Formats: sequence, structure tokens, C-alpha cells
Amino acid sequence: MTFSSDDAFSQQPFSLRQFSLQELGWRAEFAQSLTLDDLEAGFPARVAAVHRDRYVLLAECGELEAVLPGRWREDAEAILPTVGDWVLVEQEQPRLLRVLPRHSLIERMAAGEAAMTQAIAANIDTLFITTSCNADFNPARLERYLAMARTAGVAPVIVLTKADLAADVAAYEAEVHKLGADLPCVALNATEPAALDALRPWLEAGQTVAFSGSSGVGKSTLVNTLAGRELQATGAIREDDAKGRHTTTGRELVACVHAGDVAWLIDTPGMRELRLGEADAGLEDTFADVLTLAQDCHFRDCLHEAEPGCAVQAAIVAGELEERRLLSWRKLARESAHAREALWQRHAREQKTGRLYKRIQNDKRAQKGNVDLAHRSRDRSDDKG
Ligand SMILES: Nc1nc2c(ncn2[C@@H]2O[C@H](COP(=O)(O)OP(=O)(O)OP(=O)(O)O)[C@@H](O)[C@H]2O)c(=O)[nH]1
Ligand SMILES: [Mg+2]
Ligand SMILES: [Zn+2]
Repeated sequence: MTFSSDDAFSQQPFSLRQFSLQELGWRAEFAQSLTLDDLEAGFPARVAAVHRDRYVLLAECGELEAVLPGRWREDAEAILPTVGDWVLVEQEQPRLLRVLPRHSLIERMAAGEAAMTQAIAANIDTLFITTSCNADFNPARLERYLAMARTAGVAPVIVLTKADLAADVAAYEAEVHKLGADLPCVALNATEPAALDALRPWLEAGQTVAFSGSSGVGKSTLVNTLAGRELQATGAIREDDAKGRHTTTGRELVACVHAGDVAWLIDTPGMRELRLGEADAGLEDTFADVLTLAQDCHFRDCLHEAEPGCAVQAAIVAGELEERRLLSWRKLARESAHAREALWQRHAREQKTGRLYKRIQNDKRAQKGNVDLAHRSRDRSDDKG
């Protein structure tokens, strides 16, 4: 972890550079969640990296490591910290006390059968949805990322890398424009320092941004360019299909210092597949065109298939809406509904097991109480005797 070369501290090892709470991205709303007791017991720090139960943290006193209390892992309901989180650390020993309320959380459904969400990053202001001006470009995948970002309360920006290698960058930009007229889109060469100027509007002091997208699109290359140092490993892509080799495997906060301002970058591993969690809120924004048209359908519960008076189908026939948009919305809405149902069922199951566990504990305690009482009455009768 280091900072860009235009900063006076840039040649110092990271641990020597200390950041103020403001520089680390601290906000008034985090302070409001702390009580006087909290501040007596601990101090705030930001999670820079997670290695199993070991957390690398950045605090005003510098970089430190802390561990997770064991009981957090056992508690299915516990909120486990992720990169970007603010946590309270015990004064006496490097142990986490709790996670402060997040202003945003990017998450997806975890791989595997269990209905679990996987946190990607917390307290992010902007998600740079990264794709390349080549075979990686896929509007349906971008819509997936857009829904994820907006559900998380994070502003999305589409970053088109490898503009230096493409014959017609404007064609890619035009495709992005179809996903929303107001959606910011930046085409760049991730290996060139000019990329910093292009992304600077989102890198103001105290801002935190994350990069997501498929393997090989240049997320780590961009992070290195913005940080001014080769911090993240990068890897060449396959020539035939432009696919990357999954070079990055972890997530980490990297400082981007320019003109004395500090912003924070989070590189992420390229995703093979992004399965949406419950994402209805994000889908509403991402498919505003489809949903606005749907308000004019004759039937309120129109499925936009072959119903008479369907405004969505009429727009497709008139060439005003791409059929691809309707199909994409339908697919993601189904996925979101499925995730909501699965998460709800798991929650209900866990509550039930939780209640059962508590009842067993209570029964045990009650039995123990009876034994204690029996002992006491026997003691008393002994006294008498
Ligand atoms: N010419 C050119 N090459 C680029 C650009 N961006 C990335 N590359 C190259 O693309 C390859 C993959 O870049 P990485 O930064 O490793 O990609 P990544 O998105 O971090 O990939 P994962 O870590 O596997 O998810 C490297 O060889 C980079 O040098 C760009 O804008 N222009
Ligand atoms: Mg990478
Ligand atoms: Zn309809």
C-alpha cells in the first residue's frame, strides 16, 4: 500500500505514512454512531485488507493488525467486517469491538448452494464498472453490475479500458449510452498517467472507489497507474478471446494521493460470474426506461409478452426499445426475486434454530436452577438439623 509519486511522502514505506481520520474517509455519520463509552473502550480504524481472521487496519496511529473475537464466527447473525469497513478497535489489545454502520455495502450472492451473500466492499462512494473495448464488452453484464452498485447505494461509472487498442471507441461509448443517458462513461488507456485526470472527478479527498469487472480488463493496471506505483500484480490476457488469468486474488485499500488529497482505491479479483442478491431497488433505476413504458400497459399485471395494449411490446415494435433490454430486465428481476426468497428462507431457518438453541439453553438453566434450589433447601434443612 502506497501513494502516488507526486506526493512528498511517496518514497517512504507505507507504515511510516500516517493518515488523519478525514484522509481515511471518516464522516460525521460514523462519529454519530459512537458513544462516549465506545471512545473510552476503543478507537476507530478502517479495514484495509482481510486475511482469514486477521485484519489489516489503518488508524490515525498508523497501520496495525487486529483479530476477530472467536464468537463472531460462531454467530450466524454477526456482521463480519470487509474491506472499506470502519471498525472500533479495543484500546487495550488489537481486537475488534464492532463494525460501525456502513453508508454503502456492495454484495453479491456467494458461489455454492447455500443462500449466502458475499460482501465485496463497504463504504464505497463510486464503483468503476470496468470493461475493455474488445470481446469482453457485454451490455447484459454491465446491467448486472449497475443493478448491484445502485442497490448498494453506490454511484456507478463505466470505465472502458484498452481504448488505445480499439479501432472504434465511439461505438463502445454509444452502447454504454444506451444503458442510460446520464450514466458516466470514461474511455481510457489504463497504462497511461492521463487515466488519473480522466477519473479525477471521482477521486476527491476522502472518496473511496472500487474497481470491478471480468479478469483481464485492467483493474489492477488502473490501480497501479492511479497510485503511481506498481503495487498490484497484473497479467497478460489470452489473445484469442481476451480473457484474463485471474491474477488478483484479494481485495485491498490502496491510497491514491494527488495534490495532497487522499482518495482510496479498492482493486478486486475479476469475477467469473456475478449472481445478484436481492436487487429490486437497483433494477428500478437500471431499467427505468422499461418500467416507465410498463406504466402505460393496459393491464396492471402485464407481463409484456403478447397482452393487448402492451406499451413495452409497442415500443419494441416501433424500434424505441431494444428487445434485449426487456429480456435482460426479466432475467435479472427473476434472479433478484429468487435471491430474496432464498435469503428469507435461510433467515427464517436460522431464527428457528436460534430460538430452539435458546430454548435448550433456558431449559438447561431452569433445570440447573431447580437443582440449585434443591441443594439450597437441603442445605437449609441440614442447618435446621
Ligand atoms: N494496451 C493496454 N493494455 C492494458 C490496458 N489495461 C490493461 N491492459 C493490459 O491487460 C492485461 C490485464 O490487466 P490486469 O490489470 O492484470 O487486469 P485485471 O482486471 O486486474 O485482471 P484480474 O486481476 O485477473 O481480475 C495486462 O497485460 C495489462 O497490461 C489498457 O488500457 N491498454
Ligand atoms: Mg487484477
Ligand atoms: Zn406490457
